Amino acid sequence: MEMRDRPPVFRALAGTGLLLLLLASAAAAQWSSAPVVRPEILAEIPHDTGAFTQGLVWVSGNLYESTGLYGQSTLRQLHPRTGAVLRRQKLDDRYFAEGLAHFQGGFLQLTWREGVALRYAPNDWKKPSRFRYSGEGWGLTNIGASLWMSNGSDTLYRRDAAFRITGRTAVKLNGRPLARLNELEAAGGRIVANVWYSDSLFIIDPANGRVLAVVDASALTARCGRRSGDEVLNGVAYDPLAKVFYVTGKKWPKLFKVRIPFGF
Ligand SMILES: [Ca+2]
Repeated sequence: MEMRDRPPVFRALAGTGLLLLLLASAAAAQWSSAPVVRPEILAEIPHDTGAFTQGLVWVSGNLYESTGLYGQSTLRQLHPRTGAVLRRQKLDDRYFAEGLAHFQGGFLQLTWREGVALRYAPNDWKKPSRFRYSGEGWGLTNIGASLWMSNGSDTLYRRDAAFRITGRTAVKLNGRPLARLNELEAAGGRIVANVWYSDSLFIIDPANGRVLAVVDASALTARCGRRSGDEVLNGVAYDPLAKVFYVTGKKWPKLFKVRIPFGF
């Protein structure tokens, strides 16, 4: 029997049912658990166990790293296959370096509690210019002309080239706030974040803060042996041409080249 042959009341009920079904499926889509994926390890690269990794970036075939701690903070260029430190610039002892982004031709490096960001010229790392921001600095990355920054909370802040806040996104994993967002890396319009003291990475839609997938990277931690205290996973870089990631941790002996099974 065609719908038009049914009594009007029946048609109305059928319409209501369809509406409920649509609402239920929309709710399920919103609250369904983010899938868990595991990275495929493509290569293990030696990593300086003196590097307290706070940021990792891939630029045109080279890896760049920001390392923290007072008196030990640096900006480094690493050989992409041997992990050798090709270039190293120590920061002033009063700075604890944090997130790193390659933005508009140069590097931007955050500091933890100093409220100061450093801007490096492409070929001269010796005298970076400085500018101030408020609050703590943790992770930094960019999607096109927008910078995205974390500060240890569940909120990512979007900033323009002048570092003005132009937006903010509260990140949620399965409907619950995901706090302690740390190192960030943009990939395919998404933001891959690690969370302080977690062995997982989280793929975030910056438009709504939803975690689209959880990357269980515990196999990487396991391959670095038992790590103590602060020696947690940190440092994520993305090579958009090869669609591979580089992941390491604070004072880890290894840096991993991995493929993450997600549609970047
Ligand atoms: Ca990064």
